[in-house]
Amino acid sequence: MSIPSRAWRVIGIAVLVLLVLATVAPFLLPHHTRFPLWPIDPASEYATRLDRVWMVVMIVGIGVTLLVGSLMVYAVTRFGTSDPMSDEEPPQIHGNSRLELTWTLIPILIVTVLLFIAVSTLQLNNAPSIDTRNALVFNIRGYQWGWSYTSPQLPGLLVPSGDLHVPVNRPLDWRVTSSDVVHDWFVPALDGHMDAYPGHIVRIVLTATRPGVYYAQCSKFCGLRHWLMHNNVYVDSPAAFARWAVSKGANRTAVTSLLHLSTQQLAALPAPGHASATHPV
Ligand SMILES: [Cu+2]
Repeated sequence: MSIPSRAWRVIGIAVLVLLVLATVAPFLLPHHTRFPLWPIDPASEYATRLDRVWMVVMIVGIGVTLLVGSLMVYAVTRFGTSDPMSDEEPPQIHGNSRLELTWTLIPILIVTVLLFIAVSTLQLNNAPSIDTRNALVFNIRGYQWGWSYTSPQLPGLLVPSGDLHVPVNRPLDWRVTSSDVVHDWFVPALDGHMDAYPGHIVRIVLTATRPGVYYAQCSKFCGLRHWLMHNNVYVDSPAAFARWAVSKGANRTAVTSLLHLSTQQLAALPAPGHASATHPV
């Protein structure tokens, strides 16, 4: 039983519509609260630059997909035959230099522009204009299966696993390493992928500019319980960050002088040894 050409046409159009919907749908859905690894909801300048590249690549990709898909559907519906036994061929064309040059040069041009955008973004992100003298340093260590956090500027602070808190609008100097195998520290809203190698320190300097809770996920398959290596990064007000740091053992004097807290804010800090159960933002 042969399927009539009209049915093929309907199937072709339906497939095209589904492809377009599948491409557009993610843009209509809510951001990272429902899709924690949603890549285009930046909360730092670093991530904003990366997301711009992502958007450009997506838009170019969607354009190329639509163009090629439409031409395919057009060719099938315009030149196809409903007779499966037909030997008839469309006109065969050879040696059209202008056409061949066009379909060679346009992709080269597109890829060159994308390369330029990607490389210049990498350079900007790797040579940030942030003043690192004022940065808050965190040592972030991956292990099978979790992340631990300490800070040389906050003596006593030790978070063996779980969530990390950082102050908003304060330069952060993250130094990422690993105790065992290769992991990857990845907070889509704040940074790019940062591989964590045993014996090496990978450094990233950024400033979180929007308070909130941001999902972090190890993005290197590091063993059977790799899926356990997810947590949150809380971007807090300085006072809320100070409360968290003190509740995790950080020296009160170091915290208050580092964050330039007022007397009232200092008084609101928990007593030594008090563990805060809340995550104020
Ligand atoms: Cu992992």
